[in-house]
This record gives sequence, C-alpha cells and structure tokens, in this order.
Amino acid sequence: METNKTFTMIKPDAVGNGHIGAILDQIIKGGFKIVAMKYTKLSPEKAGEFYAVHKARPFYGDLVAFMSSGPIVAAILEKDNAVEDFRKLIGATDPAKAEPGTIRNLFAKSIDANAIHGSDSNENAKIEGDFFFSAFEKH
Ligand code: 3AN
Repeated sequence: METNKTFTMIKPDAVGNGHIGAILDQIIKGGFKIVAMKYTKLSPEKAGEFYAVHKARPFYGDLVAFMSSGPIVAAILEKDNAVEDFRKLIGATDPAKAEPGTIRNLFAKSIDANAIHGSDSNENAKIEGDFFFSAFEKH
C-alpha cells in the first residue's frame, strides 16, 4: 500500500467563494506535489456513490445534495506520509475546531460546507483517487 499519496476535493462552497487559488497555494506551500487534478461537477448519483460509507449517517442526504450543488476540484497529492500530513494541513472536520492557519480554519464556514476533503487512510486514498482518475491521468 502506497503511503505517499492522498486524495482531495475542494468542495462547492470553497469553489463558489473563489478560494481555489488560495487553497492550492496552501497545499503546495505545505509540501504536496499535485500529480493529477480536475475541475468537475458531481451528479447526485456520483456524490452518493463517493460517500456511500456514510449512507447510514443522519447527514448523508444533505452531504450528497451539497457535494453535487456546484463544481469541485479533485486532485491526487504526493508527499511522504501524505494522508496524515494532509489531514493536519486541512484541520478538523468542524471548522470551529480547526487549528489556526489550517485550510478549514481559513476557508470553511460550517461542518457540512467545510471547504475541503482529505482521505482518512491510505486505502481510501487509493479508492478515492481511482474514483476520479484513470491510470493514464496519474503521473
Ligand atoms: P472528514 O471529511 O473530516 O474526514 P467525515 O469523513 O467524518 O469527515 O465526514 C465526511 C463529510 O461529511 C465531512 N467532510 C462533512 O462535510 C460531512 N460531515 C461530517 N460530520 C458531519 C455532521 N455532524 N454534520 C454535517 N455534515 C457532516
């Protein structure tokens, strides 16, 4: 299992608020290399598939509606210890609890519209990266 890659999405709130450039800047300054990237929009079906692990959670319906409400930026990132280091860079799921200077502290407004996604394990990083990108698109 690779430990030097993670997967991220800049979510519809952050894209809509014009934060793509500032967030990519934080990611690059954080030492991550972008190895695949795409600007796209998820259908409700695709968003539901992506978040299928959360199907039983009470916020699943709202999460799927939000994630398909506008364009997103999906990317595969490379760095040693990528998953853990990227979770530190983005901060806690609830932006009110995110450390100062983290991406969610800087750009997120609420726990559901929380600006950015980061994979929570090496296994999920691979699954999520493969959901968006073909082998040909990964460098
Ligand atoms: P993270 O994105 O920090 O790994 P998860 O995997 O627990 O957080 O949750 C997936 C997504 O579901 C979060 N990014 C957030 O948008 C949403 N979410 C998580 N917990 C809640 C909650 N209590 N209420 C509303 N949305 C939530």
